[in-house]
Parts: sequence; structure tokens; C-alpha cells
Amino acid sequence: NELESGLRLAIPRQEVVPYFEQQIDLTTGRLHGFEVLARWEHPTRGMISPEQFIPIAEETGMIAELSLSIMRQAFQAARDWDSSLTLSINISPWQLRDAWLAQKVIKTLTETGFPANRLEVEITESSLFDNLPLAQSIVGSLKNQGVRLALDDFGTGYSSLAHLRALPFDRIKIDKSFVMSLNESADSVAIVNAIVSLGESLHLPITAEGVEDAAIEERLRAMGCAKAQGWHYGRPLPQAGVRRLLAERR
Ligand code: G
Ligand code: G
Ligand code: MN
Ligand code: NA
Repeated sequence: NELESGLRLAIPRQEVVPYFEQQIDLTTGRLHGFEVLARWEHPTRGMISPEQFIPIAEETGMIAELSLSIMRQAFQAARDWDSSLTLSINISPWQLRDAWLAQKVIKTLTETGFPANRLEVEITESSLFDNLPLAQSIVGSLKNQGVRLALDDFGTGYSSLAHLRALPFDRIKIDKSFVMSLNESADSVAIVNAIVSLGESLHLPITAEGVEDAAIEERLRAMGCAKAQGWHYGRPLPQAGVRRLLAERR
């Protein structure tokens, strides 16, 4: 298929690039770091969403190369930013079956000079299913280097709580479906409150995704949520946009 052959060329040409979504510390109001989101800047079709090309990359085995290319570009970019800023990288289910994943990530960190302790890896609940011992070993190797681990899209999988015990998570990210509806839905308020309490009990800080306005931000702050991200803080930015953002803040 056409997207597949296009993607094969797009990766080495670095048409697939990292965009950066701000993550805000709700206690200080300050920028804490960015979630890295892949974007395919197709020369004729314009921007193609990861929802379209990540599944193709997984089915064809290109996801490893794609992900390492994104990481390399993101680490190289972030090396020059404020040294306190962190990066969160999404890891797909397929990648947790690659016994060399941790070594590849660590090599990319070493080669780019980006510090492991400023990297967080986001794993969605669904990715934990098929080979848990291998996933635990990969995660153990990364955590030994100082990389942190976040459970992404929390609340959407059907055995969220079991997942929390399967791997040594450092953070829970509440799925944006619960956060976006906080203004309208009492159920969402109850669910987010419950997740924040769970995080407190387990000593896991919470990031809320999908914060779209100031009212939602304020609710989350009052609930004791640690970090927030979403369109309220702006759309994901390309590297040049981050540089402008950081320059304006000085
Ligand atoms: O940025 P956007 O909301 O369009 O992303 C859609 C989905 O693609 C999200 O679930 C996000 O986690 C995923 N995604 C974005 N970038 C990457 C990436 O580099 N690797 C993987 N595995 N998933 C990504
Ligand atoms: O699965 P993951 O959590 O990685 O997905 C992140 C996706 O959510 C990205 O595609 C990003 O563009 C999208 N996103 C981020 N913030 C918001 C938001 O405030 N509202 C909506 N509707 N989508 C968002
Ligand atoms: Mn994510
Ligand atoms: Na998410």
C-alpha cells in the first residue's frame, strides 16, 4: 500500500518528526517538560496523524526504526533547552516485545547526550498484555539507568488496577476522556477524584491529559493533581515553536 511504501522512505528522510506538548506543574504553574508526539509531515498530503501511521509501522515492523528516529530527533532538540525540562515518550505495544528495546533507547540517550533521568516512558495499559516477563525486564533495564515510567490513558483499559502492580510505575496519566468532561459530568469528577486518591495512596503523582480550559485546570489543582497537559496550554509544537516559546519566557 501507498502509505506503507511512503513511510519506509519518510523515516530515513526525517519527514516523521517530533512535536512537543507542554506539561505544566500545577503547584507552581510552570512548564515541567513535554510529551513527544510523532507527526508525519508528508510533502504532498500535509500532516498525517500518528493514528494513521503508527498502526502501519507496527504491522510492518517499522515501529522500532520510527521510534528511535523520533527519540533521536527529540533528544537532540531538547539537549539545547533548559536543563530542567523533561521529555515523555510513547512506547507502543509492539515495542515491548523487542528484547533489545532498552539497549536501543539507552544507546540513543548516550549518543545524543540527553540525560536518562529527564526521560519518562509512557506505556498504555493495553501494551502490557502479551509478554509480561519481557516487558518487566525491558522496564527494569530502563529504570536502572534512571528513566521513569508512566501508565498512559489510565482508566480506559479493562484491568487498570492489575496493571499498576505489574510494572514499577512512577506516575499515572488520567485519560483525556475523563478530564475533558470534568465541567459537564459529575461522574467524571468522581472518577478523577478517585484516581487522584489512588495516586496519593500509592505515592504516584498524577498527570491529567486533555485540559482544555482554565476551569478544568482549577478543578484539577484543587483535587491535588500534580501535572496537566492539553490544548489550554497550546497545541503541540514543532521544535522551532518550542524554541520560540522558551525564548519568550525569558
Ligand atoms: O498526537 P495525537 O493525539 O494525534 O496522537 C495519537 C496517538 O498516537 C496517541 O495515542 C499517541 O500516544 C500516539 N503516538 C504519538 N506519537 C507516538 C510515538 O512516537 N510512538 C507511539 N508508539 N505512539 C505515538
Ligand atoms: O494516547 P495519548 O495520551 O498519547 O494521546 C495524546 C493525544 O491527545 C495526542 O494526539 C494529542 O494531540 C491529544 N490531545 C492532547 N491534548 C488534548 C486536548 O486538550 N484535547 C483533545 N481533544 N486532545 C488532546
Ligand atoms: Mn501519551
Ligand atoms: Na493518553
